[in-house]
Parts: sequence; C-alpha cells; structure tokens
Amino acid sequence: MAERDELYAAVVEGDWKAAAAATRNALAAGMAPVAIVSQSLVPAMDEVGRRFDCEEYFVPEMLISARAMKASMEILRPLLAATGAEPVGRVVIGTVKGDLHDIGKNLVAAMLEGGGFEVIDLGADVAPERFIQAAAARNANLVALSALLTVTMPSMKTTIEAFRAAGLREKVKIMVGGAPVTEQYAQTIGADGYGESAGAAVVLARKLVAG
Ligand code: B12
Repeated sequence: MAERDELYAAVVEGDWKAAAAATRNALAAGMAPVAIVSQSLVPAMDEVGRRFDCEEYFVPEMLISARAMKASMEILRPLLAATGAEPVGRVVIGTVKGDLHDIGKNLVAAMLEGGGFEVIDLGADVAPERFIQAAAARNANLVALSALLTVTMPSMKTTIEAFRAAGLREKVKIMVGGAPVTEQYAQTIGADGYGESAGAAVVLARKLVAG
C-alpha cells in the first residue's frame, strides 16, 4: 500500500516531517493505527537495524530514523490509547538503571499500546524503586524491562529482586528484552518471560496476563 511505503521510506531515510505527513495520509486512507505501527514503523526500524549491522548506517542515521519514528508515534499514540475498550492489561515499561537506550523500548511500548495494553512508560535509566512505585500506584499487572548494555543487564536482576523485597513479586509478571538479553538469562534472573522483538513482546505479554 502506497501510504505504508511512504511512511516506511520516511523512517528509513530519517525524514521526520515526511514521516508525520505519511502517518496522517495513512490514517486518512483508513489504515488502523495499530496496523501502521506493525506494518510500517516496526519493519522500518528493523531495516534501519539491518543497515546498521552491515555498516551502511551509523549511530547518527539510527538516531534520525528514531526521531522520524517518534514523530509518527506522537500522532498515533493518542489514537492507539483511545480505542475505548477495557485494556488487556496494564504494563509499566522502562529501560533499566544506567542504560539510556530507548529506541527498542519505545517500539515495544508502541506495539503493546497497539495490542490493547495500557502502557505506563517510565523512560530510560529507571531505578528499581521507580518501577516498584509506578507498578504499585497504577496497579499494573505487568512490568517490562529493557537493557541494551551487558553492564546494565544485572540491573534487571536487581529490579526483580527489589520487587521481591517489596512483597510485590507475586502481583506482577515481569518480562525482559533487549539485544544482549537471552531466554536463558531471563530464566537465570527469575523473570517470567523473554521477548526478542516488539512483536514477540505483545504475544508474550498476552500470554503472561492470561495466566
Ligand atoms: C542507538 C545506540 C546508542 C544511542 C542510544 C539512543 C537512544 N535514544 O536509544 C546512544 C548514542 C545514546 C548510545 C550510547 C551508548 N552506547 Co549504544 N548503541 C546504539 C545502537 C547503535 C542501536 C541500539 C538500538 O536502538 N537498536 C534498535 C532497536 C529497535 O533494537 P533493540 O533495542 O534491540 O530492541 C528490539 C529488541 O531487542 C526488543 N526489545 C528491546 N527492549 C525490550 C524489552 C522487552 C520487555 C522485550 C520483550 C523486548 C525488547 O524489541 C525491540 C524491537 O524489536 C547499538 C548497536 C546495535 N546494533 O544494537 C549500540 C550499543 C547497544 N551501544 C553500545 C555502547 C557500548 C554504548 C555506550 C556505552 C557508548 C559509549 N562509550 O558511550 C553508550 C552507553 C550510554 C548508556 N549509559 O546507555 C554497545 C553495547 C555493547 C554491550 N554489549 O554492552 C552497542 C551494542 C554498540 C556496539 N556494538 O558496541 N548508543
């Protein structure tokens, strides 16, 4: 579909104005907000990641693509949230303490919103106490932790332990992800699940809240 290609190209090229315009065009053409996220934004950022891996793109290109994705998300977010239906679950999400990477976390948050979850996004560099405070205050049933650095992966473990110490571990399911994180690591630190992509995060989140 033309609108989809237009947005995909704008994000890959890092043109935030074109991304915003393409998003509006896609909506005007009747595309559902969630389809715009899953069919254009996520594949576009996957492509950006692929170009990065083969050294066609470097950090600046990655950042301008992320900015274009954000410009689109700013238009989509209120629409994703306003579907009117009771949320599937309430999730507190953040990148763990010491870690400033938030591009992947933002994609996961967007996909969860698109998947019908109420998302409380705490941003990046989030201390365990903030996760606990937000989960308790908002009565969340899911916590999603992101880490992109091997040195901040232990912050995931610290955060899970802090939930246990606060007596809240049984109240929430905790899922983890981020490029260096593995299924095995998730099990080692006592997480309830691991997802390797934003799409996988939604499938996992649904499974976790279902029981
Ligand atoms: C962009 C980037 C930055 C940007 C971040 C900007 C931002 N706002 O996020 C900036 C320039 C700030 C940065 C800084 C640093 N970075 Co950096 N950065 C990257 C880079 C190039 C891309 C990361 C990214 O956004 N990927 C794209 C997204 C879409 O993918 P993703 O994050 O993996 O997320 C997907 C999945 O993992 C999953 N997912 C993610 N989170 C979650 C959570 C849950 C719950 C689930 C289920 C799934 C899930 O879903 C996402 C979408 O599908 C990577 C290299 C790479 N190829 O990964 C290095 C990289 C992560 N950085 C690295 C380093 C070393 C640093 C610095 C220490 C550099 C320095 N010396 O200053 C600093 C650290 C700053 C800090 N304290 O955090 C290393 C980490 C090495 C390691 N193994 O620890 C990498 C791997 C580069 C490298 N090859 O050396 N970085």
